[in-house]
Amino acid sequence: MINKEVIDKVKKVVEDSNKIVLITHMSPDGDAIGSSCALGLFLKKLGKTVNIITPDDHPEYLSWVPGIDLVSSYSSKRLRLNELIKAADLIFFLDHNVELRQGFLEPIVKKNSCTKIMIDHHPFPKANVDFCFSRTDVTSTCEMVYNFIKDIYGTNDISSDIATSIYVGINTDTGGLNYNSSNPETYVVVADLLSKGINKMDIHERLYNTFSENRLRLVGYCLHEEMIVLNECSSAIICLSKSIQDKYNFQNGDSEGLVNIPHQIKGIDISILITEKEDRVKLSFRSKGSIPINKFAERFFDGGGHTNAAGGMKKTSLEDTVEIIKKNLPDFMNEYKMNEK
Ligand SMILES: [Mn+2]
Repeated sequence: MINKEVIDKVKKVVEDSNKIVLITHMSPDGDAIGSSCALGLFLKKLGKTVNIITPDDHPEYLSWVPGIDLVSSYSSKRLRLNELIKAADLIFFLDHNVELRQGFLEPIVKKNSCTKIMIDHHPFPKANVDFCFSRTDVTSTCEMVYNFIKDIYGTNDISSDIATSIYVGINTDTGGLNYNSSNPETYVVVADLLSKGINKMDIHERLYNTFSENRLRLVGYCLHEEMIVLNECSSAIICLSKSIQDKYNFQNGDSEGLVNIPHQIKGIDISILITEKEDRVKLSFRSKGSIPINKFAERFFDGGGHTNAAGGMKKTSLEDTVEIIKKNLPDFMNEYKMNEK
């Protein structure tokens, strides 16, 4: 529960603001889009002018989320979006806690000295903000947005649309209420969202069962031909090269969830997806239990994230990236096992 003094201050800041901009992290996912849309719709109900700006495009499978018409991507219409950020009298940072994750938006956001509020659930917040709402023990930024609204305004004005957007992030950040979701509080929130009229089955259908045929064949190909299993360090690596992306007409979001699949193999505790980009590779890391895969991402790939889910980037070839992992993962696992003892 947010304390009374902070509630009053934030309420006043919101009351005094009219042009509000909400910013998400790069490669916005279900939680980034869900949380910004939910809060955006709520602030609109309060009579505010709201714009959600994402550093780059959101994946197609989220294009139905209520409030998505408030979202603009910085990959186009840059001049207009620069103006919006410049004119904002309040900026929210959602689902990220370091400015670096804002990509090209970072310098423009920094220039505006207006009040900034961060709502996020990643560890070690470092962003320069006036109000920092940070918890690492909740499922998602969406759950935090629910609590933020509840603590400050009550839940009466949470419409079924807002509830739907909130549920999107709770669902996607936990793999459908699978991992990171053992706190009873989460289900109290979900129960309330259900009573607000969300259609849980329909949301699931829209999130998970709207892939293209190409995407399914791409996944099949990757598992069959491009998955390296390193039993000695309980790990699997999938390489998604440019040529395979072209072959299967790869679209933004097509690799969503792919990194989780190797975990279905008995004994695989770490899964890594390497996606080849123009001049670099992008990495997604997943781990089970207490293996801090964010540390590995941080140490070797300028990345970071949660204990069980992290990301990184490197300007190396696909082959060299695999070599770096193969070379360093055994030591990392030994180190982890030593620390566990
Ligand atoms: Mn999140």
